[in-house]
Amino acid sequence: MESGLITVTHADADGVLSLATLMMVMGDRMRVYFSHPNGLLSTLKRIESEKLYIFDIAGSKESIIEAARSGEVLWIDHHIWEPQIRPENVSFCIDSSAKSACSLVSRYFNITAFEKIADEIDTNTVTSSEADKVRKIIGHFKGMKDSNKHFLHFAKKLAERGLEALEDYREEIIAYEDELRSFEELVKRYSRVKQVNGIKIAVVRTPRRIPVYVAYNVLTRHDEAPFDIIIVTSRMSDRVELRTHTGYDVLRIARIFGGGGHRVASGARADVEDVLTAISFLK
Ligand SMILES: [Mn+2]
Repeated sequence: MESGLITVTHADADGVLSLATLMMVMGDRMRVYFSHPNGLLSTLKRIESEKLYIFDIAGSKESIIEAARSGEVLWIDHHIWEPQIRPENVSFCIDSSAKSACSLVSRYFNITAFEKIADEIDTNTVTSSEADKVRKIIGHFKGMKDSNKHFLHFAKKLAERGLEALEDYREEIIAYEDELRSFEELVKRYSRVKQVNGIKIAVVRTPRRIPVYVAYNVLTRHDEAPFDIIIVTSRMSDRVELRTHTGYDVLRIARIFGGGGHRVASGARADVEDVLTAISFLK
């Protein structure tokens, strides 16, 4: 078994801020893997350590079994799920009422740093300039080939210097603002509105990947808004992201396809037409 600490965290803003929070407590001498709901199992199959932390990603029976091969496991998450098994070396800290995983990590380690920013980003209610900057920096890195390397470096800098570190990222922010304008154009151009089973749906299927929150925000200004269900996907993706303007339970739809998340923000591996068919059969 490899010694030391491994952290597996979500490759998004909440995951990076959770990691930065941990690094404020433990320092940055650890191995880090960025993962996502569909990739977690294969990430966990590759690793084993004395200590393993998992942040902001829901598990399954299979992924819990893989995680439990490590010595001591701490699993912190805020998605809606319940561990099917509870090996004695795995501690779960799962609270779906938390706005972000970062807020749970902060509470667990008793530290105040980035939880407000993570809450704003994860609930798409960004009001502070710090949250706006973090979202843009992450958004810029996400489009890059070696995004994980950039996420890790960003987390280390945040842990070291706090929000002061945001000053170092002016160029990334400006670059992302340009990308943002093109994402907004794509949403306008590739949205279509559907009425299925009395439910108002916007489908956004773009030629290349765009951040889901951009689709959500652009559609709030659509003539036919608000939408009960927003389906976001791209031509090269086999996944759909689901959101709602009206509080419709989109987790229920994601679950039909083996996906998960939150009631107002979920995702699954599925085809748009299949999702529309499933909605047409809902009672
Ligand atoms: Mn999260």
